[in-house]
Amino acid sequence: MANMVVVFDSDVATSAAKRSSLARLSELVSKGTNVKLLYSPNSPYVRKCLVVASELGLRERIETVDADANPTRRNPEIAAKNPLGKLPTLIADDGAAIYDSPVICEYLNALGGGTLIPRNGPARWKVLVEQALADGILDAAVLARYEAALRPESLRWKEWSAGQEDKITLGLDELERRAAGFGDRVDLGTIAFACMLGYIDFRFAHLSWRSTRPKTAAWLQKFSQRESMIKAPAPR
Ligand SMILES: N[C@@H](CCC(=O)N[C@@H](CS)C(=O)NCC(=O)O)C(=O)O
Repeated sequence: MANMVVVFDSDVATSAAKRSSLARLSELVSKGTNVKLLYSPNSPYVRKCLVVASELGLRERIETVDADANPTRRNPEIAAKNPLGKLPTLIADDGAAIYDSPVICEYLNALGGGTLIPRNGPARWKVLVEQALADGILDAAVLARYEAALRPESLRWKEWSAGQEDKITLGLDELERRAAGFGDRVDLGTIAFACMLGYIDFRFAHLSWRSTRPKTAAWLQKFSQRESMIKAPAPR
């Protein structure tokens, strides 16, 4: 089979609609207008957005609004903006809603000068895959948490929970293989990993992930000292 070369320019690929809404948000931010972030201090996806905003110098422009998201009880305040009823959801002052967390991070990155996500080439895909890995571990963790905390005991499915926990374990093993190469990198990939680990410490301490993953542990210890991480503390 012949090799195929795909040339992709993210600027050309940006749709007119996205450009105009980006221009609108950019205008708001340059005017100093606040945007609202529907928020929970326990959400690791929210934390990722806040750390990204901080690193880009945009944190003061984001007003956080407490909202309680629940997979079975719709919160009408969130659902009015985001039919998925999930946090985080960002609301511009004209009412436009932006979700989910990867899209919010892309938005903030574009507004803040684009330093946290490489614009193109292998470095871009690497960072985006790292975010997907961190978010995927979180998706498994949040589902397992809902199963244990929300689902009535008689309906719980052990194998399903074990399957989610396996994704967490294998995902953390992959992170350990990558961590030695992180050096001083501060980008969407490393931010996503750090916020994910904060949630694993919060809800899955019993996994004792540090005991078999020394490189990740050493890297997180240093990364957690960043002002952006301290200003958006891990849930506890
Ligand atoms: N892919 C979404 C996941 C967001 C998510 O699952 N958030 C949780 C809170 S940590 C939520 O809103 N759960 C409510 C629900 O599942 O309906 C993102 O990256 O923003």
